[in-house]
Amino acid sequence: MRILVTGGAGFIGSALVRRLIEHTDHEVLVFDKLTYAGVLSSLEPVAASNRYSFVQADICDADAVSKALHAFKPDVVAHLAAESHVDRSIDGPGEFIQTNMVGTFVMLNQTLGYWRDLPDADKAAFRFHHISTDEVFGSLGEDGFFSETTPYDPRSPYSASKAGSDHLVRAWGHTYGLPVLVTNCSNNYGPYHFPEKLIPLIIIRALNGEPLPVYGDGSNVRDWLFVDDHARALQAVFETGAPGETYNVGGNAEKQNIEVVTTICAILDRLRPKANGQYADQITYVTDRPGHDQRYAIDASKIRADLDWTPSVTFEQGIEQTVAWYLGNQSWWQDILDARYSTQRLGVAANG
Ligand code: NAD
Ligand code: TDX
Repeated sequence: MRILVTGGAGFIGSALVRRLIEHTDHEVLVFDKLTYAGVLSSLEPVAASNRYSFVQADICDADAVSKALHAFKPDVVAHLAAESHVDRSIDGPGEFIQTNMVGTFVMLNQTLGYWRDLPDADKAAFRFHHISTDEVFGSLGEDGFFSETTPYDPRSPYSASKAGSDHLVRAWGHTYGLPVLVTNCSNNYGPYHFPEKLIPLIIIRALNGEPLPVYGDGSNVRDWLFVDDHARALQAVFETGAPGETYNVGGNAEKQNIEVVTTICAILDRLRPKANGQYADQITYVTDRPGHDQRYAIDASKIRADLDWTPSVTFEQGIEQTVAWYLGNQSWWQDILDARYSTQRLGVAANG
């Protein structure tokens, strides 16, 4: 297969591309603007492959999208490019509307033009796979899970922009017959995760001897999935999923934020003991995120039953591997800290 991956220099996109080059015979074109979140060194392990190529361009640029589609001739478009950080969407929602909604519209419209000109057999086999989030479903109380039929109830500028993009994708499938797939996934973690997100931020600040910021009372719950398991799920969906379908993807690993932070501290105490005291001594409760969703949890029974996908690692295994990766790959994250983002607090604008 020939797979065009938008956002392939990001956290999940690069995990997908590394998987496709290292474990399949597929050919991959990464289409990425290289925003602050695009990190080319995350693709270094596959950069020398003759089945890998890269174009730096914006998904909002219709001509660039059309050119890439007609030159590369993909069988699959895996659309991951997005603004992805909830805190940044609170500070500056405009970029989220532009990239996540307008950009997805441009991708759909240009893909439709390309798809309509394909021979019938290629047209039938083609897939536009939109990668989305469980945050479109809103916030859960203590009980219940998000399923594929849960009504949408997004609450942050980020999740609203992703919900809008999901609706556009389904509309292009329903109205124009474009063979679309949508996946809604829970929180990912693992190697190459940008340091603005909870898990890498805590690991890096812990190592730097800085306060570990826990929003609110730390009781918010996320359902964590190791990023390589998400990449495996995406491959299963675009290779074997039924067009028009939505699949929820989750780790079945719910944790309160404070549990995640104390787990990381305990692993670091073992792997990189401090001279004095323990890493948990650095934990600091800080002002909550405005509109902070309380709990996300995914019911992944459909993808398990239909596509035989389940997570391959537990949270305990995945978080151990992740902490070890950050300890062994300081140059990857130090370059980001030096040039782009140095783990300062984001997303409190609404609170002043
Ligand atoms: P990320 O922020 O790490 O990477 C985003 C990538 O998209 C970057 O390489 C960036 O350069 C690129 N990009 C941004 N704007 C672009 C534009 N206008 N044109 C071309 N490229 C552009 O994001 P991520 O965490 O890897 O998330 C990837 C996708 O998965 C997103 O659509 C996100 O909504 C979704 N998702 C993420 C998670 C998660 O936990 N991280 C969970 C579920 C779904
Ligand atoms: O410093 C922090 N302290 C803290 O307590 C940060 C950065 C976060 N948090 C909390 C907020 C959340 O409850 O930790 C939780 C996780 O926060 P993030 O890493 O910002 O992720 P989240 O907001 O849950 O969204 C992530 O998962 C769903 C991704 O960023 C999204 O792209 C994805 O759609």
